[in-house]
Amino acid sequence: MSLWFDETFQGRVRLGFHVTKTLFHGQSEYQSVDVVETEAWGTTLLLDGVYMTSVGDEYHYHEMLVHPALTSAPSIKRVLVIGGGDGGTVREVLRYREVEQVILCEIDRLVVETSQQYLTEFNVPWNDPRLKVLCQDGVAYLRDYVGEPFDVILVDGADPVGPAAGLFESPFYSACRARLQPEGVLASQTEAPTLMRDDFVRIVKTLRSVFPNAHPYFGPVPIYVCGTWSWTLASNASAALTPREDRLTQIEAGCRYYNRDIHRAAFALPNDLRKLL
Ligand code: SPD
Repeated sequence: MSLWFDETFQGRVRLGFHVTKTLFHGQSEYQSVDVVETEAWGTTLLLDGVYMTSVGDEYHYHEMLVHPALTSAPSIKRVLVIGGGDGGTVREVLRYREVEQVILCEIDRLVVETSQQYLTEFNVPWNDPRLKVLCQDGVAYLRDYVGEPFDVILVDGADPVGPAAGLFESPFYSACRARLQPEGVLASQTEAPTLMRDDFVRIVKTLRSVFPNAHPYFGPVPIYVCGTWSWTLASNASAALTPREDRLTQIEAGCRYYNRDIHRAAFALPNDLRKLL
């Protein structure tokens, strides 16, 4: 088999890759789940026909979601990941020695099981005793959570439509803030600042209505429509932007994209976005 698969965005834009093999197709109660082999990026996961992550490019996204928060949060003992069923985010979190417990709360069990079977090149340490995987709705999980507060919450959802829509709304962000330590930090993917500008601005403003500080930052994700992606770091304390030397020393050399210079540069706001925010 040889074909092109195009992700279409709002009927206005198509992003296509040459697919050499279909490895898996399934349908859960939430979405369609596909794993294909793309010539450009190797094994690639799609949800509802939208490119999510691939063996070849995933480090851009996962390192940028995780390391700005994990290098700068005052404490990183207890980390919650909402979404992220492919495991790339928890793999990066588990690289820190200080991390004692990571809870991965992914709504769709099929995403976790499919990733464990087909995305083996992600090298996720699924058996790390610090990791607990829950397959349940992240919005409900945080709303009803009564345990010890988290030091860091990472939101690794799909786009703000379908099962992930609630992960970009203020009730969810308020629940995150309530379940964080007072000095805790949240990082979320916040869509593309160009073609998805309305969503990007709305999400950052929503975060700013809930947290005293919310700073967007940017980087490339080659398999996402528009290329440039954004994440936002939100906290009660603005010190959360400054990476700590001991943590940088621990992880920097093992990263393929993130480093201290990227950390500093990624928070620079272009003039058009500065005006809008
Ligand atoms: N347009 C796709 C956005 C998807 C963001 N999350 C991807 C999950 C990778 N762990």
